[in-house]
Amino acid sequence: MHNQFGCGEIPEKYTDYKKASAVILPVPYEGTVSYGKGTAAAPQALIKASYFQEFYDDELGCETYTKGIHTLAPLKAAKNPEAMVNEVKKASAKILKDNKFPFMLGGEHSISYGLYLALKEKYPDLGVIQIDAHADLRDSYEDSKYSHAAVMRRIRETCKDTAQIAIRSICREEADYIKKEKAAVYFAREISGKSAWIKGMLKKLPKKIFLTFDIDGMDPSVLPHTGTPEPGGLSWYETLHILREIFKNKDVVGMDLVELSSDKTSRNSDFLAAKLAYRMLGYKFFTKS
Ligand SMILES: [Mn+2]
Repeated sequence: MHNQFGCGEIPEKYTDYKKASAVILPVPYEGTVSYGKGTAAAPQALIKASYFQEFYDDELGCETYTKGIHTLAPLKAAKNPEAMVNEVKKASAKILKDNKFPFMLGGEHSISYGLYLALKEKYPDLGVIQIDAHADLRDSYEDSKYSHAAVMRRIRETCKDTAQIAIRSICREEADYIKKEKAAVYFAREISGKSAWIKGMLKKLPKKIFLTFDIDGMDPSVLPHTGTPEPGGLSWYETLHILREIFKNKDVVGMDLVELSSDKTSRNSDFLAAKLAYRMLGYKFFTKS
Protein backbone atom coordinates (compact mmCIF):
# COMPACT_ATOMS: atom_id res chain seq x y z
CA MET A 1 0.00 0.00 0.00
CA HIS A 2 1.35 3.39 -0.95
CA ASN A 3 0.03 5.46 1.91
CA GLN A 4 3.21 6.89 3.41
CA PHE A 5 5.34 9.44 1.59
CA GLY A 6 8.91 8.28 1.40
CA CYS A 7 11.60 6.71 -0.69
CA GLY A 8 11.28 2.99 -0.87
CA GLU A 9 9.74 1.57 2.25
CA ILE A 10 10.81 3.88 5.03
CA PRO A 11 11.36 1.90 8.26
CA GLU A 12 8.37 2.30 10.56
CA LYS A 13 10.21 4.14 13.29
CA TYR A 14 10.71 7.02 10.85
CA THR A 15 7.06 7.28 9.87
CA ASP A 16 5.61 7.25 13.38
CA TYR A 17 3.60 10.43 14.08
CA LYS A 18 4.97 10.97 17.56
CA LYS A 19 8.59 11.01 16.44
CA ALA A 20 8.12 12.71 13.07
CA SER A 21 9.52 16.21 12.45
CA ALA A 22 7.46 16.65 9.29
CA VAL A 23 3.83 15.77 8.71
CA ILE A 24 2.46 15.39 5.19
CA LEU A 25 -1.16 16.45 4.80
CA PRO A 26 -2.63 15.24 1.49
CA VAL A 27 -5.62 17.32 0.38
CA PRO A 28 -7.03 15.90 -2.87
CA TYR A 29 -9.41 18.85 -3.33
CA GLU A 30 -10.64 19.88 -6.76
CA GLY A 31 -13.63 22.13 -6.11
CA THR A 32 -12.93 25.32 -8.07
CA VAL A 33 -10.58 24.14 -10.85
CA SER A 34 -10.92 26.18 -14.07
CA TYR A 35 -9.36 24.14 -16.85
CA GLY A 36 -7.63 20.73 -16.71
CA LYS A 37 -8.83 18.29 -14.06
CA GLY A 38 -6.73 15.62 -12.36
CA THR A 39 -5.34 17.38 -9.31
CA ALA A 40 -7.56 15.34 -6.96
CA ALA A 41 -5.53 12.24 -7.83
CA ALA A 42 -2.22 14.08 -7.42
CA PRO A 43 -1.33 13.58 -3.73
CA GLN A 44 -1.71 9.80 -4.04
CA ALA A 45 0.23 9.72 -7.35
CA LEU A 46 3.04 11.77 -5.81
CA ILE A 47 3.19 9.50 -2.76
CA LYS A 48 3.22 6.42 -5.00
CA ALA A 49 6.06 7.87 -7.11
CA SER A 50 8.03 8.66 -3.95
CA TYR A 51 8.51 4.91 -3.40
CA PHE A 52 10.78 4.72 -6.43
CA GLN A 53 13.33 7.32 -5.36
CA GLU A 54 16.57 6.93 -3.49
CA PHE A 55 16.65 7.45 0.27
CA TYR A 56 19.90 9.31 -0.13
CA ASP A 57 19.84 12.93 -1.32
CA ASP A 58 22.89 13.36 -3.54
CA GLU A 59 22.85 17.17 -3.39
CA LEU A 60 22.55 17.40 0.38
CA GLY A 61 24.50 14.26 1.25
CA CYS A 62 21.87 13.12 3.71
CA GLU A 63 18.97 10.75 4.18
CA THR A 64 16.13 13.16 4.79
CA TYR A 65 13.68 10.52 6.05
CA THR A 66 15.75 10.10 9.23
CA LYS A 67 14.14 13.31 10.51
CA GLY A 68 10.88 11.41 10.56
CA ILE A 69 8.14 11.93 7.98
CA HIS A 70 4.59 10.97 8.84
CA THR A 71 1.84 10.99 6.21
CA LEU A 72 -1.72 11.63 7.36
CA ALA A 73 -4.73 10.06 5.67
CA PRO A 74 -5.98 12.28 2.81
CA LEU A 75 -8.28 15.05 4.01
CA LYS A 76 -11.68 14.50 2.42
CA ALA A 77 -12.80 18.11 2.52
CA ALA A 78 -16.23 19.54 1.81
CA LYS A 79 -16.90 20.59 -1.78
CA ASN A 80 -17.82 24.12 -0.67
CA PRO A 81 -14.56 26.14 -0.81
CA GLU A 82 -15.15 28.12 2.39
CA ALA A 83 -15.96 24.99 4.40
CA MET A 84 -12.91 23.27 2.86
CA VAL A 85 -10.64 26.15 3.92
CA ASN A 86 -11.88 25.80 7.51
CA GLU A 87 -11.25 22.07 7.51
CA VAL A 88 -7.72 22.53 6.15
CA LYS A 89 -7.08 25.20 8.78
CA LYS A 90 -8.20 22.85 11.54
CA ALA A 91 -6.05 19.96 10.31
CA SER A 92 -3.04 22.28 9.91
CA ALA A 93 -3.50 23.80 13.37
CA LYS A 94 -3.36 20.31 14.91
CA ILE A 95 0.01 19.63 13.23
CA LEU A 96 1.35 23.00 14.43
CA LYS A 97 0.07 22.42 17.95
CA ASP A 98 2.06 19.19 18.03
CA ASN A 99 5.14 21.22 17.05
CA LYS A 100 5.59 19.49 13.72
CA PHE A 101 6.38 20.92 10.32
CA PRO A 102 3.31 20.85 8.04
CA PHE A 103 3.76 19.98 4.38
CA MET A 104 0.48 19.96 2.47
CA LEU A 105 0.10 18.21 -0.89
CA GLY A 106 -2.64 19.37 -3.28
CA GLY A 107 -5.02 19.41 -4.75
CA GLU A 108 -5.78 22.82 -6.14
CA HIS A 109 -4.30 26.07 -4.89
CA SER A 110 -7.39 27.18 -2.96
CA ILE A 111 -6.35 24.80 -0.13
CA SER A 112 -3.33 26.98 0.71
CA TYR A 113 -5.47 29.61 2.44
CA GLY A 114 -6.41 27.14 5.18
CA LEU A 115 -2.79 26.30 5.96
CA TYR A 116 -1.90 30.00 5.80
CA LEU A 117 -4.59 30.90 8.38
CA ALA A 118 -3.30 28.28 10.82
CA LEU A 119 0.30 29.44 10.36
CA LYS A 120 -0.63 33.10 10.72
CA GLU A 121 -2.33 32.37 14.02
CA LYS A 122 0.80 30.72 15.38
CA TYR A 123 3.25 33.17 13.77
CA PRO A 124 1.72 36.69 13.55
CA ASP A 125 4.91 38.02 11.88
CA LEU A 126 4.61 35.52 9.01
CA GLY A 127 5.69 36.29 5.43
CA VAL A 128 4.55 34.38 2.34
CA ILE A 129 6.52 33.26 -0.71
CA GLN A 130 4.54 31.95 -3.66
CA ILE A 131 6.04 30.20 -6.68
CA ASP A 132 3.43 30.15 -9.43
CA ALA A 133 2.73 31.04 -13.06
CA HIS A 134 -0.37 32.92 -11.89
CA ALA A 135 -0.60 35.76 -9.40
CA ASP A 136 -3.90 34.45 -7.91
CA LEU A 137 -4.77 38.05 -6.97
CA ARG A 138 -8.34 38.26 -8.25
CA ASP A 139 -10.78 39.52 -5.66
CA SER A 140 -13.03 36.60 -6.53
CA TYR A 141 -13.38 34.14 -9.36
CA GLU A 142 -16.47 32.32 -10.64
CA ASP A 143 -18.42 33.75 -7.69
CA SER A 144 -16.00 32.46 -5.07
CA LYS A 145 -13.76 34.48 -2.76
CA TYR A 146 -12.03 31.18 -1.95
CA SER A 147 -11.17 30.22 -5.53
CA HIS A 148 -7.66 29.07 -6.45
CA ALA A 149 -7.46 32.27 -8.54
CA ALA A 150 -8.01 34.47 -5.45
CA VAL A 151 -5.80 32.74 -2.88
CA MET A 152 -3.01 35.34 -2.77
CA ARG A 153 -5.57 38.16 -2.65
CA ARG A 154 -7.12 36.55 0.47
CA ILE A 155 -3.67 36.11 2.03
CA ARG A 156 -2.71 39.72 1.32
CA GLU A 157 -5.76 40.95 3.24
CA THR A 158 -3.89 40.01 6.42
CA CYS A 159 -0.27 39.84 5.23
CA LYS A 160 1.44 42.34 2.95
CA ASP A 161 4.84 40.66 3.31
CA THR A 162 4.56 38.53 0.20
CA ALA A 163 6.82 37.66 -2.72
CA GLN A 164 5.40 36.13 -5.88
CA ILE A 165 7.87 34.31 -8.12
CA ALA A 166 7.77 33.14 -11.78
CA ILE A 167 4.49 34.92 -12.50
CA ARG A 168 3.63 35.09 -16.22
CA SER A 169 -0.13 35.20 -16.53
CA ILE A 170 -2.29 37.92 -14.98
CA CYS A 171 -5.52 39.73 -15.80
CA ARG A 172 -6.06 43.52 -15.91
CA GLU A 173 -7.56 43.53 -12.40
CA GLU A 174 -4.43 41.84 -11.03
CA ALA A 175 -2.05 44.13 -12.94
CA ASP A 176 -3.83 47.18 -11.46
CA TYR A 177 -3.77 45.66 -7.98
CA ILE A 178 -0.03 44.86 -8.17
CA LYS A 179 0.69 48.46 -9.22
CA LYS A 180 -1.55 50.03 -6.60
CA GLU A 181 -0.32 47.83 -3.76
CA LYS A 182 3.32 47.79 -4.92
CA ALA A 183 3.18 44.03 -4.41
CA ALA A 184 6.53 42.27 -4.79
CA VAL A 185 6.03 40.29 -7.99
CA TYR A 186 9.02 38.67 -9.69
CA PHE A 187 7.82 38.09 -13.23
CA ALA A 188 9.26 35.05 -15.00
CA ARG A 189 10.41 37.17 -17.96
CA GLU A 190 12.45 39.36 -15.59
CA ILE A 191 14.10 36.62 -13.50
CA SER A 192 14.63 33.93 -16.16
CA GLY A 193 18.26 32.80 -16.10
CA LYS A 194 19.17 35.34 -13.40
CA SER A 195 19.74 34.99 -9.67
CA ALA A 196 20.85 38.41 -8.36
CA TRP A 197 17.20 39.29 -7.55
CA ILE A 198 16.88 36.54 -4.93
CA LYS A 199 18.92 38.33 -2.27
CA GLY A 200 16.86 41.51 -2.58
CA MET A 201 13.61 39.57 -2.45
CA LEU A 202 14.61 37.76 0.73
CA LYS A 203 15.80 40.95 2.40
CA LYS A 204 12.33 42.47 2.24
CA LEU A 205 10.65 39.53 3.98
CA PRO A 206 10.37 38.56 7.66
CA LYS A 207 12.23 35.53 9.01
CA LYS A 208 9.24 33.19 9.33
CA ILE A 209 7.93 32.08 5.96
CA PHE A 210 5.02 30.13 4.55
CA LEU A 211 6.11 28.73 1.20
CA THR A 212 3.32 27.96 -1.23
CA PHE A 213 4.46 26.26 -4.40
CA ASP A 214 2.07 25.94 -7.33
CA ILE A 215 3.94 23.48 -9.49
CA ASP A 216 2.92 25.36 -12.66
CA GLY A 217 5.62 27.86 -11.66
CA MET A 218 7.90 25.38 -13.40
CA ASP A 219 8.10 25.23 -17.17
CA PRO A 220 5.67 22.82 -18.90
CA SER A 221 8.61 21.27 -20.78
CA VAL A 222 9.85 20.12 -17.36
CA LEU A 223 6.50 19.62 -15.62
CA PRO A 224 3.77 19.14 -18.25
CA HIS A 225 1.00 17.78 -16.02
CA THR A 226 -0.68 20.68 -14.30
CA GLY A 227 -4.13 22.24 -14.65
CA THR A 228 -3.11 25.42 -16.47
CA PRO A 229 0.36 25.02 -18.04
CA GLU A 230 2.01 28.32 -18.97
CA PRO A 231 5.13 28.62 -21.14
CA GLY A 232 8.24 30.39 -19.86
CA GLY A 233 8.54 28.86 -16.40
CA LEU A 234 11.39 27.79 -14.17
CA SER A 235 13.76 24.97 -15.04
CA TRP A 236 14.58 22.19 -12.57
CA TYR A 237 17.89 23.71 -11.48
CA GLU A 238 16.53 27.27 -11.36
CA THR A 239 13.77 26.01 -9.07
CA LEU A 240 16.23 24.24 -6.78
CA HIS A 241 18.49 27.28 -6.61
CA ILE A 242 15.64 29.57 -5.57
CA LEU A 243 14.37 27.07 -2.99
CA ARG A 244 17.84 26.51 -1.52
CA GLU A 245 18.31 30.24 -1.00
CA ILE A 246 14.91 30.55 0.65
CA PHE A 247 15.55 27.70 3.09
CA LYS A 248 19.11 28.81 3.81
CA ASN A 249 18.10 32.35 4.72
CA LYS A 250 14.61 31.99 6.19
CA ASP A 251 12.80 29.90 8.73
CA VAL A 252 10.18 28.18 6.60
CA VAL A 253 7.49 27.18 9.11
CA GLY A 254 5.08 25.47 6.72
CA MET A 255 4.79 24.72 3.02
CA ASP A 256 2.68 23.20 0.32
CA LEU A 257 3.01 21.80 -3.18
CA VAL A 258 -0.17 22.14 -5.22
CA GLU A 259 -1.70 21.85 -8.70
CA LEU A 260 0.09 18.73 -9.87
CA SER A 261 -2.35 17.06 -12.24
CA SER A 262 -1.61 13.40 -12.40
CA ASP A 263 -1.86 11.75 -15.82
CA LYS A 264 -2.19 7.99 -16.11
CA THR A 265 -0.23 7.89 -19.39
CA SER A 266 2.95 9.46 -18.01
CA ARG A 267 4.93 9.15 -14.81
CA ASN A 268 7.23 12.13 -15.49
CA SER A 269 5.38 14.79 -13.56
CA ASP A 270 4.44 12.54 -10.62
CA PHE A 271 8.05 11.53 -10.19
CA LEU A 272 9.37 15.09 -10.52
CA ALA A 273 6.90 16.29 -7.91
CA ALA A 274 7.88 13.49 -5.53
CA LYS A 275 11.56 14.27 -5.95
CA LEU A 276 10.89 17.97 -5.49
CA ALA A 277 8.87 17.32 -2.33
CA TYR A 278 11.65 15.20 -0.83
CA ARG A 279 14.28 17.81 -1.77
CA MET A 280 12.17 20.57 -0.17
CA LEU A 281 12.07 18.57 3.06
CA GLY A 282 15.82 18.05 2.74
CA TYR A 283 16.37 21.80 2.40
CA LYS A 284 14.11 22.39 5.40
CA PHE A 285 15.99 20.03 7.71
CA PHE A 286 19.53 20.02 6.31
CA THR A 287 20.28 23.66 5.39
CA LYS A 288 21.00 26.25 8.04
CA SER A 289 18.62 29.07 8.78
MN1 LIG B 1 -0.93 28.59 -10.95
